[in-house]
Amino acid sequence: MKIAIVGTSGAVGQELLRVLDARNFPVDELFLFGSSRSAGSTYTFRGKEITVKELKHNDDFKGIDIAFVSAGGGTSLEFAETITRYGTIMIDNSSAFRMDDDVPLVVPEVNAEDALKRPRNIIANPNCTTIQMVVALKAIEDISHIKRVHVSTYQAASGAGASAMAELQEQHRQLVNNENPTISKFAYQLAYNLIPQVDVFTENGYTKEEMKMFNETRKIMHSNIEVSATCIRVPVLRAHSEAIWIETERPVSVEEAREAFAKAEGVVLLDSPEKKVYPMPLDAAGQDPVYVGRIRKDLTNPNGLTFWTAADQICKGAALNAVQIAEYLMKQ
Ligand code: 11C
Repeated sequence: MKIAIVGTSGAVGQELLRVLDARNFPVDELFLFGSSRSAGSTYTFRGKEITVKELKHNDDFKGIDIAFVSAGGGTSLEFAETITRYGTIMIDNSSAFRMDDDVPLVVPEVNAEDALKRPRNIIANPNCTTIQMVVALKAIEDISHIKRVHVSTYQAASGAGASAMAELQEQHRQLVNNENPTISKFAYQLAYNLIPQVDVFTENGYTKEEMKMFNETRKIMHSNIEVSATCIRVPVLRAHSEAIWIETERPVSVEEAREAFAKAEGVVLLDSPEKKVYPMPLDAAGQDPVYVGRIRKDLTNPNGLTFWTAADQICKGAALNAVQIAEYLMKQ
């Protein structure tokens, strides 16, 4: 397989290099692309040094089978035609094409087969908060249709990129040293704080991030499921967590839900509250699965169930999901 990564220097680009190697993805040749700023820098993959080429409107993608693109929506929109022109499959990590009817939006544990219908040769990777939620929801949807979801997210700095992670670490250092914290990636100081805003606000008072959870979940699950989300940025480095309330068509017991989560693809059940065993973002960081715990009945609704998830935002929330899509395509 000839593989390309567009946006190599970013947090997701770096994780793609790690995941491709860790999963023994069959890479015959790897091509790295980036902006004019990162062109010329080098990265080592399986012992071989590779130089980043500047992404340009030329024939560089001819012969490349799959391109993982993670350089922002603007770049994806501008270069999709150039990347896919000669049959390269573009697995796009941005939000640029997610809701387009002719672009599948794929989480392999939920709707892998959608990746086979891709008239534009573009497959979209969902938003990280949506990915971790739908992996968990699928387990329950398989036993009773989920009508609605309320979710509150606890999103790590990594969602805003490597520089945002560095800013959070720097803020902690500055505060310990009685210095004024540098605030650039977020609207406010994130260290020792929570910010109830991820992305910009839309007309209905929800943020874009919250509306992504509504729209992307319906598309991936092929469902009329309704999702009301509140997305919060928290001073955690790289794993997102979510408190999820669901209403199912019929009552689902805690035992039934535990059994469903325990055997669900991509899920690891961590639910022994009496032993203080539950998912936490610190433990999820750097790991592949979506961890699920704190499962209990919703006290306000006999058809309601509530639980808690955590998953690595850069890994399953981005790079790993993209590589799993590519693995599925290869199997086909
Ligand atoms: C965050 N979820 O945590 C965002 C980052 O649509 O791919 C990913 C945005 C996206 O800030």
